[in-house]
Amino acid sequence: MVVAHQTLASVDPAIAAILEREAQRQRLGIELIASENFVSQAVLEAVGSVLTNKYAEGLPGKRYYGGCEFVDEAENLARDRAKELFGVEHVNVQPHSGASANLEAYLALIEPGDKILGLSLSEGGHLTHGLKVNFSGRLFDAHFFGVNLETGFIEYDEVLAKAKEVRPRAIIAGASAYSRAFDYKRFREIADEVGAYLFADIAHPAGLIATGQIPTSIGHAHVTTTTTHKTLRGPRGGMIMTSEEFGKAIDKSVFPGFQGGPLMHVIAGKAVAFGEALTPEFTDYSKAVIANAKRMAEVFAEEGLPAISGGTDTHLMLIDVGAIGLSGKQAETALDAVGITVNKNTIPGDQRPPTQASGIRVGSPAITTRGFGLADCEQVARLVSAVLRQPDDPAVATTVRGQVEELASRFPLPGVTPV
Ligand code: DSN
Repeated sequence: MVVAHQTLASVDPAIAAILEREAQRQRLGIELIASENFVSQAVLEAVGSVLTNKYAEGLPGKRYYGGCEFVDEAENLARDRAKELFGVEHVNVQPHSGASANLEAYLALIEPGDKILGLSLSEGGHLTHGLKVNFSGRLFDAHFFGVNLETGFIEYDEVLAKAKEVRPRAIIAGASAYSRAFDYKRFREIADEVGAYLFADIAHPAGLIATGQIPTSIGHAHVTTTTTHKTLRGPRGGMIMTSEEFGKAIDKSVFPGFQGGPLMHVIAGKAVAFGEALTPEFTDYSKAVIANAKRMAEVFAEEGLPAISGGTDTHLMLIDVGAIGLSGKQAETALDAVGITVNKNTIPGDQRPPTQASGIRVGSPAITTRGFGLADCEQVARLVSAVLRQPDDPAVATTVRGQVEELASRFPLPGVTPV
């Protein structure tokens, strides 16, 4: 049977209907998951393109398959644009995800059994920074630093003390739930003092770093990894950046070390997103992401929902819902019911298990892409607060659900036809 020219709706109505329901969920909801964003129509087109059909193991000009002349051009554009965007010497755009990028980066420079030192997951770190059940905790001897439980900030003197105690082979500077900018220069000084490599995982703030809104890891970390789909607003995927010195080792670690054929359709989408990120509009977007996050944090504080560390320098904040007697899980569920999407998250020193947690993580990248301004973000924070104050009241839920849909309907979703 030839299905080449049939639409998804005619070939697979079940999946087509799921896609439509998800588009509707995104269209009518308010997306506050800090790691999510909405890609442009152009990125969607590249990712949904014929490049998915192509095998291209190797690097541009050095492939193990014929017919790579056009995918080579796409990958070269992605690499060149990423280098310009981040001001870095060497880039590998093939990692399938942030987790793959971290695995590939670590094993390019260090060996299984080596000691690593990262921010503890329960205080804002990431699975791939040494969690016991993750490859990073299984392959390496993982040690952790935390944040100051009073202030919520990383204390660099504490990191240095821990590094001197552990003597790690690598230090990982990165987080998935830390609202403050990292001092990568200080991290490098600490790494140098103990003879460690410094890996920076900038998956969360990559777009803010690329546009100069917060300090960069480039020039400080030996290797920087990122995802491409968070504040960078590209397709779901990963990337590794480094100096010429480590370029070959990184490339070999990606392929043939860990991956086979790169996802050329996604790499084309990365090229498109990097092109977008090089425009002045994207710098304006990044500034608005931070301004919107700061405004939400202020409103939450007024509403008795304090942000850990007292605010944010970035696109996200961690709100202590335990302060009003809720678990993060209760908060996430109550907000889901009104079309506001967040994720529960442990807070520093959390007494609840991660499945319950005492916080929610709130981010501004996705709503800022839709065009939400300061007043809209204030309204969002008020709606969240109203729900969290009365999470079991169906009348509040009904009213807020209506307000969420009304607000969301005013802002188009890139790449999705309005209803
Ligand atoms: N899952 C991502 C996040 O939400 O931060 C990190 O990998």
